[in-house]
Amino acid sequence: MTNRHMTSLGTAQSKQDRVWEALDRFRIEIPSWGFANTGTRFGKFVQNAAATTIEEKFADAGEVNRLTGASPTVALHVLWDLPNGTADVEKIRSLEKRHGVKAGSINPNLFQSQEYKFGSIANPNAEVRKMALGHLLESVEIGRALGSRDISIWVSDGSNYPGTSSIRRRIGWMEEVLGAMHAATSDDQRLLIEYKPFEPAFYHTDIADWGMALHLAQRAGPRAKVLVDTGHHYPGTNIEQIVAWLLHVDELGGFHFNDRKYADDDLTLGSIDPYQVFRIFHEILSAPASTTDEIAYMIDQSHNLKGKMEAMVQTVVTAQELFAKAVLIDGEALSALQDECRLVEAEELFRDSFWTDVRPMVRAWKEARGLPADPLRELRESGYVERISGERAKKNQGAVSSYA
Ligand code: RM4
Ligand code: MN
Ligand code: MN
Repeated sequence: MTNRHMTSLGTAQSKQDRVWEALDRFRIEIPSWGFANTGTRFGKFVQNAAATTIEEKFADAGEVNRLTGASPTVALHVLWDLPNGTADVEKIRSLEKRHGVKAGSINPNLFQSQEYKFGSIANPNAEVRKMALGHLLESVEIGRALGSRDISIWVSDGSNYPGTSSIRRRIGWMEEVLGAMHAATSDDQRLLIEYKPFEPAFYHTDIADWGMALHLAQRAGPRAKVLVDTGHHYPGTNIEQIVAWLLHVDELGGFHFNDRKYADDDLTLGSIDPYQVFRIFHEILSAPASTTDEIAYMIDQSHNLKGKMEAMVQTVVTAQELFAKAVLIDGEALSALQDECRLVEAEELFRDSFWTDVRPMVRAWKEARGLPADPLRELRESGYVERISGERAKKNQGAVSSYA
């Protein structure tokens, strides 16, 4: 990623150049589970077009990439997408070829087995921790076999009542497992550690915030970094400040992008607070390229009511637009104003980029690159959603379930 301090904002032409150059390099990974039926803890409303097999998920991901040109990789959840572990790698390889999208981050599942009732890598029982480590090591193998760089770990461990488990001893257990996992990674692999303060535990969560994730990453080794899921913060948290700190210590591995109003709502990116995404991109664009080159932009969303294909296209397009807006900030001029404490001018310069309508420039870029100028409209007109709805309806309607 180039440092935008090198360029200056001037004519309309230079704005366009900056936006085009930014869009040429901007990529965002889509999650396989974003196409699947999901619900709330009260129940699930199935969608006729939802994907229930890995073949269908790859087909949908390929279609989103065809429409946007910005999402060439798809994140995989091991248990849901590779239930037979490394034995499923061949199948994934042939799907990559068929649909023109590659396997992206590998997401181990440490939250669904009955054994994990009292925790996975922080479970007081050494046998359960061993089982969790075994799954993590298999995930490392899968990543290596698929040539995918990142393994993203989200640990749902925690406790529901004070005094029921030792918070401190559990830290040591996590350090041990993550250290062993890190030792198994190759030089070109990375281990991304995600944090989340709430859900499913109600009293304490073992990796609750970025400080805990940072410590575990640093303790695990140089190939471990922190993963910021934008929905995993308390309301009001200044996420861009966390991003700035992680960049400063060169420990920002990537993002799970989504939006939220209340909790971990997994809504489409920028649907509630697009200014926040802009502010996050600004922090990244104003940091030295050496700390931002490897950042993995990933989506972690689940669309309960909106069409999944439509929501995914909306997300990728929104990410492109907000990235383009952030690229417009003249970093040199902003720094000068900040240094002189010219507050209103600095703020206005910042806001001016946010309020710039970049859509005509983004549209022109798409046309120049042979991509659909209006991907949502193209999706509608292609008949793709009608076709998959017809093909998948019967299976999906049979999948109605309740969590009660
Ligand atoms: C968690 C977290 C993880 C995701 C699971 C399904 O809240 O965001 O990244 O894999 O949900
Ligand atoms: Mn996530
Ligand atoms: Mn989440």
